[in-house]
Amino acid sequence: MSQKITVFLPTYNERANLPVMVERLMALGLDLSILIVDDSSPDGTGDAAEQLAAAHAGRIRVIHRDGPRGRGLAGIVGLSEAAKTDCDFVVEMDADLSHEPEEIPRLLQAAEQADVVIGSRYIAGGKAENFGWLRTLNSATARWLSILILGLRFSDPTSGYRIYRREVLAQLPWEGMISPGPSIVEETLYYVKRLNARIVEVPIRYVERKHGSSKITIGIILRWIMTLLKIRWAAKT
Ligand SMILES: Nc1nc2c(ncn2[C@@H]2O[C@H](COP(=O)(O)OP(=O)(O)OP(=O)(O)O)[C@@H](O)[C@H]2O)c(=O)[nH]1
Ligand SMILES: [Mg+2]
Repeated sequence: MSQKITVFLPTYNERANLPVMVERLMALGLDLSILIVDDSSPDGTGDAAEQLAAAHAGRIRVIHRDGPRGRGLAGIVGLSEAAKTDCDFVVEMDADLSHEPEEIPRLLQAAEQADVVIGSRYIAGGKAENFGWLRTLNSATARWLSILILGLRFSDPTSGYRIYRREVLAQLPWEGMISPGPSIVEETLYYVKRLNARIVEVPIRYVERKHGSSKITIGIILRWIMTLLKIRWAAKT
């Protein structure tokens, strides 16, 4: 039986990447819709998204956010809205082509026996291509802090390439989620784990972005650590 899929893409300044991303997703030939959440990108990604939505009538929805931008703010809106769509599974992935759409069928296969599938760079068969020593150190530290603070004992708890069973996503406490930035990835995993959801990891190849630039700053990293502590604190009280 063919599965219905909603792909959630957060975008900020991904004008060069988004059309390629959408084309590659549509070429998979799956029963797939796309939800784009753009934070009023100055490079016009929002307009590009609207053009794509017009070209693929009924299959692409765009949400434009105003006010403060954030991967987490966009993630809360995107995932909670995706959980309301008519689908079996929600795919979450970056729009910068680091997560390859062609891996979705293999991840979906794993999702048949699970509630959440994490695309992992760090299990056998996985790869983080062209990671320099600094990027490797950052990623390893982020993983270690996620395990230490939130108990997320996975090979790649910070991976933003995932598949969620829609019913599981719909049960998460979106109103109470507090991550403004990238810690939404760990916060979501923290709450699905508390639901005793079946979580599996499947190897993926992570490709460094070729167009556009990273949105990660030192401020975002420091706030990321503070937010992990707050998530843990909020769960205790
Ligand atoms: N809507 C929205 N999307 C964002 C924001 N920040 C990042 N994103 C998107 O989230 C995804 C991941 O962000 P990246 O900047 O690629 O973060 P990263 O993958 O950890 O780092 P690099 O690959 O090195 O750039 C991409 O699709 C971004 O466009 C934001 O503030 N708002
Ligand atoms: Mg990226």
